[in-house]
Amino acid sequence: MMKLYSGDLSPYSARVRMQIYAKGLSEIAIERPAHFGTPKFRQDFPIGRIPVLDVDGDMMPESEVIAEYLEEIFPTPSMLGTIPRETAHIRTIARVGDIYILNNMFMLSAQSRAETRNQGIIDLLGGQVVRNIKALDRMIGRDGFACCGRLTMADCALVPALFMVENVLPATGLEDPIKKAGNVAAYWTAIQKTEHAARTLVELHRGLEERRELIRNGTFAKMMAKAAADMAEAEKD
Ligand SMILES: N[C@@H](CCC(=O)N[C@@H](CS)C(=O)NCC(=O)O)C(=O)O
Repeated sequence: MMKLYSGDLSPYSARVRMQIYAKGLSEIAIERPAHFGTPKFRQDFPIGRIPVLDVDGDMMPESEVIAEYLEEIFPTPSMLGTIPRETAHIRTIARVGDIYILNNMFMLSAQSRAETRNQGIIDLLGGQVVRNIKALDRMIGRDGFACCGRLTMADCALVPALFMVENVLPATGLEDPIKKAGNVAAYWTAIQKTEHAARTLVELHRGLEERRELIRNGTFAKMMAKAAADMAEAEKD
């Protein structure tokens, strides 16, 4: 049986979960990994990040790689194009979601905790997010889907990325750029009402609420300090 190691608030994991839901792959179990964030996890998985797809003990990291693998193993229903040019366009939009928006948002997310803010980091990464939402505004479909008039891998990449922009960017002091990008805003309103995006967003919001509670009650800072100390100890020699 295949397993996806995942976490509610992990946007990269959410990308793969949304694809699994859309393809109806009930045979893939979705679990939170034991030891996540510990030296043991990094020992077992060199990149040390989720998602990881466990295929009978063969561990595969990286959301985009997993997404492409699942398309090859389970080709129907297809979330790629009907012709190569369509597939190339779907992958382009997915890369805008992953590389140009989500990677910057993910690096920026630690800046949402006011006491550790670094304005230079916010200006650099936040500036990239704003620029890339404007680029997306010129590329995105006008019919409620990222492209091709149906749910594709591009939507799976964009939904978690736009969730992060809407819910995390304002906490760094920057305005949500989706509001000023009419086509992205219309897409965002529409896609949230679709079944698989809605399910994925419930999980992301649940994860965000849990994280906010851990931050409020001081547990998150303690967890981060312990993880950093354990990691430094493990990497001593
Ligand atoms: N490029 C990776 C990024 C994965 C990633 O950064 N995952 C985060 C959770 S959303 C993580 O595991 N972070 C742990 C860490 O940074 O140590 C992918 O697409 O899967």
